[in-house]
Amino acid sequence: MIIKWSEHVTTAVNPEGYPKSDLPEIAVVGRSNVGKSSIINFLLNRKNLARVGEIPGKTRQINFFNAENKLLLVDLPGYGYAKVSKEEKKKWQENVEAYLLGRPQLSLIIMVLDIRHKPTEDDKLMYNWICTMGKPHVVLANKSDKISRSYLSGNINQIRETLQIVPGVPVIAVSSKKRTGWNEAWSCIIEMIPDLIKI
Ligand SMILES: Nc1nc2c(ncn2[C@@H]2O[C@H](COP(=O)(O)OP(=O)(O)OP(=O)(O)O)[C@@H](O)[C@H]2O)c(=O)[nH]1
Ligand SMILES: [Mg+2]
Repeated sequence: MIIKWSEHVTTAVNPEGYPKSDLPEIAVVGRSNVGKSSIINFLLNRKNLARVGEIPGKTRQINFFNAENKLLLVDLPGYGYAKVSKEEKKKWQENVEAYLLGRPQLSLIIMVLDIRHKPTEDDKLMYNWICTMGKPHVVLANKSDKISRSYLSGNINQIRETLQIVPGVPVIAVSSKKRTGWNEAWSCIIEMIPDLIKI
């Protein structure tokens, strides 16, 4: 797997703003602040392509990133941020649903979790929803640098049990900060999208 070239394509809120492209897309979903934008930078070997913030709720819109002209990575706004009004939550749901349900080239969903924490009720809702959609998906348990190695497999098991993830779905510990798990993450992604031209 070689990723040398990537670029920000566009920022959108609704389908009119999505890029006109036939490339397969990989959407990154997860709770606010788990590191979705960081995971995009990590996968693309970039430092600051997707905007990372200390302030949760940083990514409010949908951002599209082109990787090697072979696929687009899509950074979706995070859910579960407490300080967001009901109105904004509703807007989030509409925008995210419109993308996930209305984009035929969506080939894979990456659900990002924080490996330190048991998945929340919001995570369960999101995960069940992904399963109901029937789209291929992988789970990346990010921030593995924050726990000691001896806790890794226990925490991965807790994630599997809480979300009731079936054995065929990979759950991979990664650290976008320390850049660990890159090969494993990409191998699983490639395996889940058989049509993807090798990059
Ligand atoms: N220690 C550590 N911190 C990380 C890691 N990945 C992300 N972070 C930090 O977590 C915070 C949130 O990262 P983002 O990438 O902005 O998270 P996000 O999920 O895109 O957040 P929203 O856009 O608000 O939904 C930032 O302070 C990152 O530096 C990691 O692997 N390890
Ligand atoms: Mg973000």
